[in-house]
Amino acid sequence: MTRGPVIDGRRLLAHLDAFAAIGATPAGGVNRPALGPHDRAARALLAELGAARGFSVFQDAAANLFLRRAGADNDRPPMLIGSHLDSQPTGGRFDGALGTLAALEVLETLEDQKIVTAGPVELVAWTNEEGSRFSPGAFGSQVYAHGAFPAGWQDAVDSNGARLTDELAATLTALPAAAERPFGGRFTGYLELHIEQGPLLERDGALIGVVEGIQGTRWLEVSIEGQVAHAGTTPLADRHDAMAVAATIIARLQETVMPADADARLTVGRLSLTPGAVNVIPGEVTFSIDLRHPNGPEIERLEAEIIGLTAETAASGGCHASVRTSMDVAPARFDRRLIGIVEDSAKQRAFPCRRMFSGAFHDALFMARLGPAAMIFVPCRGGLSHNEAEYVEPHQVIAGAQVLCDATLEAVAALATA
Ligand code: HGY
Ligand code: MN
Ligand code: MN
Repeated sequence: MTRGPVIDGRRLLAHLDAFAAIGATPAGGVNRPALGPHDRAARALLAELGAARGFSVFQDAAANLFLRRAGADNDRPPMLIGSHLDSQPTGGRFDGALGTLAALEVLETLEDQKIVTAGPVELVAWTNEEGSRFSPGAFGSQVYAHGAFPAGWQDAVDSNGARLTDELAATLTALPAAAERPFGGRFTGYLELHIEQGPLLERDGALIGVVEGIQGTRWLEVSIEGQVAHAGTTPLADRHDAMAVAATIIARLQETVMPADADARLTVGRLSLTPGAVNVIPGEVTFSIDLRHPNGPEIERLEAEIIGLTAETAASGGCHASVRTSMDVAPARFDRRLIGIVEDSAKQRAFPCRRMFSGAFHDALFMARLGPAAMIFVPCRGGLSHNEAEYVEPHQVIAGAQVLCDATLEAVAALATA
């Protein structure tokens, strides 16, 4: 495998700074919720940068954004590279943006050096990967993989009552220069560069993560219904305290699930109660559960355990409970050939690398269901992500983008003939 062209690290770092300014937070992170004004501004800047280099700009009805650089034979399915531009409310400046802007850097490097690839190479910026404003996450790549909006997905409403359909329409019209394109479509391969969002690479002193697959994720919405009553006059035996029931369930889950299994991940990230007055017993509590495991059947078992515990605890507290699944993503394994290409690319550059699984879900998970997909990780300081302090050293940014460039060129040549 020959070593490909050297990317322009300075240009990439400058692009990362420019995008970090869109939705920048005072603490140094970004707050760029999907399909909001800042997301639209980031998409517009990406489209402008792509058009300025002569790449054609497309978007599908889920607002997935594509920049296309033609190849020798443009009837071949494109090689797709990219990630996402939306962020968590207290997100970091690298989650998603790194992979998207590294993909832009690859296209620009090919253009600078007039490299003619066998087939087209396209950057893709997926819509709503984070899922924090509208559920589910990885929205754009799931719709791409599904070929249509799954039933009910367009009815999503955010916590301020904004409807997804309205926000999607505003986002699409905000890019009039983007040509429309249908959902889905064959592709030669998909590569995504992303920060690890965990501590393993940094702990191992590795610069590149060769990602073999992604664990499964399930999001549950637990609702507990009790009875609103006076905090001062209602004895224990007469209480139907939704908050007491929720707290018991959450405490039991924290004491049992992760301590019993090092591979399990359980997080209660969102909780709301009504009426929310100091001297009133809460009548209703809803909370989220983010459940993850590399082993699909284990997620099933844990969900059944959660449902049983919820029903039993609610009954003993004189309350009713319901559990709704708002996202269900099975584990995925990446393409062996693409994993090998990523590993060889890192080794050719003498970048210390290690194979690993991803604890976070990514758009690559859904692309892996359609064709050859793989991911490249770089470390982030302290393994911290979904946090405004998220940080990647410049040399790590550049190494990740260089491997993406080398692996993209290798994949276009190797997979197109496969
Ligand atoms: O939650 C996730 O795994 C992704 O970072 N959105
Ligand atoms: Mn991400
Ligand atoms: Mn994320």
